[in-house]
Amino acid sequence: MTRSDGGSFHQMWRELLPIGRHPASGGYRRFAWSGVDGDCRAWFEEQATARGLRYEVDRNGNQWAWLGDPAEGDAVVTGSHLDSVPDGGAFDGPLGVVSAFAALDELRDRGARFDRPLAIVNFGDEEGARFGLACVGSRLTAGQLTREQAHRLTDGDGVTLPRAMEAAGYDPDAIGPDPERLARIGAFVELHVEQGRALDLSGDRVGIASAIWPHGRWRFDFRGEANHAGTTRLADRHDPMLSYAETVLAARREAELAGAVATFGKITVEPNGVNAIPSLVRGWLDSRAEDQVSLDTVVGGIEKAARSYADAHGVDLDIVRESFTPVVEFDHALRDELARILGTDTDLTVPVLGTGAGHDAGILSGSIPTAMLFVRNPTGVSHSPAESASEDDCVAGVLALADVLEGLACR
Ligand code: HGY
Ligand code: MN
Ligand code: MN
Repeated sequence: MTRSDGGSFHQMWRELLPIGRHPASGGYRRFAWSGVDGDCRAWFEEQATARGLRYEVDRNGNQWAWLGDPAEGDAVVTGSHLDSVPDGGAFDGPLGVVSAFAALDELRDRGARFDRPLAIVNFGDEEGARFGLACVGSRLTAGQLTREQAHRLTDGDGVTLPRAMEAAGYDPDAIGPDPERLARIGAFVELHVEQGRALDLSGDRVGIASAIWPHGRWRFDFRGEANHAGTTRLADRHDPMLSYAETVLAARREAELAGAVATFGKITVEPNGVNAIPSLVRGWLDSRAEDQVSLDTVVGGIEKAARSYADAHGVDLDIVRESFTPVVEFDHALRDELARILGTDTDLTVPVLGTGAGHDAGILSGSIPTAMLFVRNPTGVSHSPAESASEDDCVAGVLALADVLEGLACR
């Protein structure tokens, strides 16, 4: 590959593109431990073995492809995830995995000599689309999620995570922290499509991450009384949909006041009949802010409002925090090293950007030095089929990643 062609990137991208794409929506449905996820994982294994890399699956189901001996330690690792949100875009996750293999191909073409072990990783269940908790693979590895907690995770059909893993051919009893594996890694660099338009606006193809906003997910259960939609007087109703709807509006207000974001993007209703007042409305809040104080203010404000709306309608309310990720400040030395490599070895300018999106690199940053590269997304849209990156920018991302890996791992 030269600085102008796509090398192996385009072929890999074409192979992966049809897997899990829904014909009607055009979005991806690659959910953890599903058959489609299995197809993505088979693709990863093929890429690893075709390159003569040592393929392994760790105790938490994350896939690794090693060049060199991991036992030597101080390894440089790159990669991302292959799963998606419901009707997600093609780039969130896969761009980092495909670029990792393409960057390795590029380095081999350059005749690079590695003096640190190198690995490419696909972290399992990053999006949490099926079991509700994001970054399960990396959280387990980093000891931020226990086996017992993971075993209790259940999907919308009542299938538990251990049963789903088992059905996919993995051993759910083996899951748990993996400090020995992390101790062998000196740096993790995740390339990711940008989930915003900062690079588009600045006119840059590639950027470096500075920080990830603190973020979490909260489940709100509004329980009222099911009754006939035609015969129940308005005054006699205990309708949880009303308190839920008012809470959604309160979330928007609170987020605006704090300069944060708050989203109710998923809801289930029981009994879910068009002519029945609901007995239960369960909504999931995703909220994120630049700092912890703002996030606490937003979520506290929403909870308070929700309780008063529930009281006003004679509805019971339970609020459960299902996950939380504190602010991540990426390793400064590694970040500066990336900026130095990209600033001196290429003609790229490299803006340093914060993000409201969570990543496995953020989870691992508590255990090992991590960094991220972002590739321009002209729509700025993510978690939607409209997510995009141009072929030229993807190639620029591969070359930037290759430069970074060469700078970190080669003599
Ligand atoms: O939701 C997130 O921020 C991530 O993409 N999992
Ligand atoms: Mn995502
Ligand atoms: Mn992602």
